[in-house]
Amino acid sequence: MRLIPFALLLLTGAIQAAEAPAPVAPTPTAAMHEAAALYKQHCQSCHGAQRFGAAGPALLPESLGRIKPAEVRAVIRDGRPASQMTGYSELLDASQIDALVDYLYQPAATAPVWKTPDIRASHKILADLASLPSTPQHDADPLNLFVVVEAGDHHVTILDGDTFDPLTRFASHFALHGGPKFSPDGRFVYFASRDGWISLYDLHNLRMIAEVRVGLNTRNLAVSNDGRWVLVGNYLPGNLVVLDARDLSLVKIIPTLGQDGSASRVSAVYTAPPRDSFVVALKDVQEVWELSYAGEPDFQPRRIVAKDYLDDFSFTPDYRYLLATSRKAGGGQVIDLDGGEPVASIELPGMPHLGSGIYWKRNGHWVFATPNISTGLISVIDLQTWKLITEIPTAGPGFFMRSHANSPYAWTDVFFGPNNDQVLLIDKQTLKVAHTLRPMPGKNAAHVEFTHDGRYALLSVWDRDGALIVYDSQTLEEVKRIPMNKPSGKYNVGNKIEFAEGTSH
Ligand code: DHE
Repeated sequence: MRLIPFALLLLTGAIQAAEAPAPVAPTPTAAMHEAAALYKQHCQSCHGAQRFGAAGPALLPESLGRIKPAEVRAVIRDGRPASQMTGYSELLDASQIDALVDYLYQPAATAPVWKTPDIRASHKILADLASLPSTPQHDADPLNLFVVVEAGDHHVTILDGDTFDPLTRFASHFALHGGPKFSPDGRFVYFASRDGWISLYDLHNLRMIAEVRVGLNTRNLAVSNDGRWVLVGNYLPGNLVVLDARDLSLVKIIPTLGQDGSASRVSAVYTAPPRDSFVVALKDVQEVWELSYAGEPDFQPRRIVAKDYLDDFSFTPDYRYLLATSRKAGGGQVIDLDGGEPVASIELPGMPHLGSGIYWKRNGHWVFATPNISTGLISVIDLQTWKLITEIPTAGPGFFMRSHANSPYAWTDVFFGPNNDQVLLIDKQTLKVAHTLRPMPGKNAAHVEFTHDGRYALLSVWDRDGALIVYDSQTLEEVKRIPMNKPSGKYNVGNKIEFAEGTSH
């Protein structure tokens, strides 16, 4: 059976808040029974038995609200670029695809709600933190550990960043996605799965501490700079969930309603350490929210009216401005967090994958660079003038970009198309491709993270028979190859807690 993850998420429109009345499921007809069977056979493994979403997004009328059935039909038939949704035209005939589309627009047999009692009931404390030692119970440098997400079989490996030996490996929730986030001291790591599970893991004791399911379709999470709060952004239900970072207990649910009362999904949430605040991108209303966590926070949003919907943003190095992108508009906007308004437009040829942009200094000026997932161009923007400096052509659209203050190169991938085994090293000063690596010819290479000192770069080969490959970041010699099943992202504790230049935030 082939998988359908992620794809229809790119199509989804506004959804209702959890509290909205649930549509009533109609009496099933024979055609609907057949469509339900097709769903079970082809879609359920990724989109969930009740269509509440899992690795793939929820497929419910509430989440397909603004999408035309013709578009959904085309996605099932042809797949969706920039996602892992493959086409089903060889497995399903036209009438079966039509039946499936009709089925997806029918209300689910069980209404998609996830409220306070559901969250509280899912909360599990798995270890008594107070009884655990507060110093590392292993010999590795705690600031040079790597957390490696192995998407192929839903595991996480904790890797010693000096020896590149695993300290431990454990099963994760299904389909972890996005960057795990860390407590400011680097002791705890927080994971989010696409189906709403948040997990808290102790890197000193190598133990899972707690977990909770905060929604049905989650985007990502952020941790406050004082280590007290976790903020999670959800697609379904469209809301923000504040958790106590010490044990993941529920603190507050904030429905994401625009100024006019309309409901929105959350695109992404990030922490802005110098501002003591979380910043939130909203997908269905043209607003950015800033939630202060200074002192005794009440998490009331400060609303900034944007020029467009936001799919994502990156911060400037001083955290004053957001470089925000929208899938609908194609370009980007600069939003001044101090002034509370959009101040410029930025030229981007398409939509970057979220959180993929990085910045560095070139000729004394900060520049920002990002690949994008629809075309093979890296955009480089001047952070003083907001002007495009150049577009660097690549052999296909890319997902990720990474560097380190001690590396002369920005490493980026060619994620899509026939050249997806390439990794390009862009000279940060000349802005030219200086080297092209093909770590395992024919296999998709992507996502790099550096050791804390920047001396080594760890690269993923996203294949069932893939690997984590360690390169000397100066000589580009391969130092070690660790076989792994689709290692997706890897995260260096020191780089992440320092919000180091060149890594994702
Ligand atoms: Fe991601 C980061 C959203 C598809 C792998 N991705 C993120 C983040 C968001 C996001 C909001 C930032 C999390 C953070 O750091 O807090 N991703 C989206 C999408 O909207 C998109 C395009 C469609 C979707 O289905 O959600 C998408 N992403 C994918 C994939 O298909 C990838 C390649 C495979 C997968 O595992 O889902 C993928 N996303 C990743 C990874 C990161 C990520 C590995 C972390 C990057 C980092 O270095 O921080």
